[in-house]
Amino acid sequence: MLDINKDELKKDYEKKFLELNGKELRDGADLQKYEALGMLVRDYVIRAWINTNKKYKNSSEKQVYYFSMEFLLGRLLGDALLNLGIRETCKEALDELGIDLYKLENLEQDQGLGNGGLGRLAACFLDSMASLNIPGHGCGIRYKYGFFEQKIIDGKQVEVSDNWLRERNVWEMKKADKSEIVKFGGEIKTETINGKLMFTHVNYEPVLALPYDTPVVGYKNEVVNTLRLWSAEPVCNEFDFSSFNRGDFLKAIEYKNSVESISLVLYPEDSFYEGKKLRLKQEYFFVSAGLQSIVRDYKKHGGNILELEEKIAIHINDTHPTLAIPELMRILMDDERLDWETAWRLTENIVSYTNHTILAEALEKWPVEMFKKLLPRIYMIVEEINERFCKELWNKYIGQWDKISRMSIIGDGYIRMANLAIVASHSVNGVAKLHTEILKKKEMADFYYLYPKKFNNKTNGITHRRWLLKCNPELTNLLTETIGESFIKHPTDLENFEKYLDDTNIREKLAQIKLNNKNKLATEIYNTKGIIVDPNSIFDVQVKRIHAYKRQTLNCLRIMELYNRLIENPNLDIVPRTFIFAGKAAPGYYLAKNTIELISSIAHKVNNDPRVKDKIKVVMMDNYRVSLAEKIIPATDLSEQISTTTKEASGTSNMKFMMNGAVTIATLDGANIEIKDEVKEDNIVIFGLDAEEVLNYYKNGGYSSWDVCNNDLRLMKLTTELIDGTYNVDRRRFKCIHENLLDYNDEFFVLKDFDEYLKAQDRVDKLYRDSSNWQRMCGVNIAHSGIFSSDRTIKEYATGIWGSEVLYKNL
Ligand code: 26Q
Repeated sequence: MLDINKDELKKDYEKKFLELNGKELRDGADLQKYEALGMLVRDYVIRAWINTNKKYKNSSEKQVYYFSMEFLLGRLLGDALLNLGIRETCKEALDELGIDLYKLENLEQDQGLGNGGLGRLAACFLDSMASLNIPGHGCGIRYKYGFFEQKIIDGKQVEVSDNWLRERNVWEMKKADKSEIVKFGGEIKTETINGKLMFTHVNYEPVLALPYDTPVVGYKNEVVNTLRLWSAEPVCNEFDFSSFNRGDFLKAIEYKNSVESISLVLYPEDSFYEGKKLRLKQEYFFVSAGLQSIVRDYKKHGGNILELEEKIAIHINDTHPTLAIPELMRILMDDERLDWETAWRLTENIVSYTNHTILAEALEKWPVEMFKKLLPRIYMIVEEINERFCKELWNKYIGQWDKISRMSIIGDGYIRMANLAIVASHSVNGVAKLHTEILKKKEMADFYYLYPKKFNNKTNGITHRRWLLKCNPELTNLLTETIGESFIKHPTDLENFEKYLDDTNIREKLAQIKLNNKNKLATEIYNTKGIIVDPNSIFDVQVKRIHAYKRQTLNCLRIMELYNRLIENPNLDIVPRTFIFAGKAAPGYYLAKNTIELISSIAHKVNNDPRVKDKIKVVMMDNYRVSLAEKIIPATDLSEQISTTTKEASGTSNMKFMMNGAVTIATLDGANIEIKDEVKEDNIVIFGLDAEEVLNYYKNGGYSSWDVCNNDLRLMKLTTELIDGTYNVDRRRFKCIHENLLDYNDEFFVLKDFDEYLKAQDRVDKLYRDSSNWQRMCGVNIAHSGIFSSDRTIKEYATGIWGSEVLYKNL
């Protein structure tokens, strides 16, 4: 915790501003004020950062490295202030200078180096590791362009590149002296020296990996961990850029472009895999740079390579960093001269893997030919791993060729990354109970029977520091006033709040806080979309990536149905609702983009119809991102978690909503199941097919969406409205959605769950009318959200997977 008072802070700030801008604070522009504050906070952080690194160097504690293609950090200023314990002091200091801290915080660009759940989870984990005194560091890519910015123009998504580094990034520190070289292409020369096979990589294309470090500040504990992101740069000496020889010059430019493309942009697909060579390059690039620097650092401080497994743990966030496995083998064998068996033992004990999806189309596999050419030495190692593995299988499963070929790491001309990750790591985990069960019993059953001990569950979590303390200060105050501050270090202490829920006074306060947050969001909606919404209506929210399995269309259909009912019966007695959507579609995902258009069309029709003006409004907000989520979530009454059961591995926004006192309407999918187990049936609204029913339909068939539709007049009308011009003069506009629901037999059971969903929504309407009980439900959700803090998740990883020392026990 930083020991600084308001006056000191004021003085430091004015000085910093002057230093940076050569003028007085009062003459500065807002962005300059933000930047100066950011730089000052970074100064405050640096002392603890250096000390933390010193401590790690001199200690024998295991260092954890979390490898991820994505880190979706969002903004950092507010969080850094909070974790340093000076956000209040800073607010007061700035108030006295006539500056609004929150306004400055709002000027920060989101650090959007991730697509969604997986990237945000990595960010929450970094925060928890630092706050729990765990030496845990992030390793990823410093994309020049993050996840694209989304504009909704004429109801359609338009992608704009996210040039987040245009303004100065005050948080990162370039570490040129820690650069590494990553090698692509070329050939491998094999020779025997002293009876040992040696491999030399020749004619390769070298890429300079330049690291940028960002501090990860722990909560009031003096710990500052590091997120290291790698940028790809040309190796300058290799080519002479000033050469007058035209051929060489062009070659040099080509080389420069090819290298810089590696860390140019984040791939915006989050559930669909396409075998792009550049993506493979990205994956190897950061994994190789990261591992080389880890091993280099380890040896520099006198570490014995044979003890590496006791000193470091490498965690891979989905299969994207799986090349860490053959790369570590390469370093241990080719650079460190260990034999295969030793390198293998170390690698297996060091690496652990999390699976985040069971969608078959998201499984990574790389064409052998492409892989071999780009990464010749790595390919040799993968081949050898596969040969040894298959031999084991032949001995074990005599004659069971189908099974062996399914499990093989290389097959049908592809390298299957999940198979490699499972075979070569000591731990494989799913991210919620149901998800892990499905991995074990279905998706990865062959491997589960071979290695039952490797498989385990780690239900996801979210950092309550950002997702409660920072984004909902009023609720945080109410909680500390009633149950004290212990929940901040021990989030499950939130349970103490439950007994206060009998107090009507407390329930009214909850309602008032929610209303205040809704008022703020209403203003934001008016400012950005020009739509007036009623803060006294139910804020009914579905914000997440747009994807068929998440079923935004189910939500659309029921709004269309409600609209029809209201037109037929203007006196229909419903609690007014505001339907809020936000989310990005992958640029190449036609159906998802079409869904955005449908939402926009419904919004256009409904919002301009005076007959329903006081009853319903529909809003599609632009550019969903971490900072927008921080505004929407505290203002939500009803959280929509309506994925097709079995498809959402966990979900994490479901946890954020409950922590902020929203009631959830959900299918029994992912972590929704665990949320229900916590709050009990009365405090959540559940509907829809269960996992068994869904799996049974997928396996045995028997579902006909036409039948369901033909037996339901409402659905007949609604599906017709999709193609009869009701929602667009161009009748073909929503043909694709219509086709998916009917001609392609509704893969995600939208029509099947429709009736139950509507009934569930009616229950919500009834529940909300009993305001006092509704507030109790919200309170129960808050009280039981502590278990979904990522602190709990990280402790489970630390003890169950990484074997890192558990110093946090002393907290
Ligand atoms: C893979 C190859 C090529 C290009 C892109 C990708 C790719 C990128 C991102 C594949 C998947 C992702 C992201 C997946 C993801 O976010 N999954 C979500 O992870 C959350 C955290 O565990 C879960 O809560 C969600 O249920 C899950 O959908």
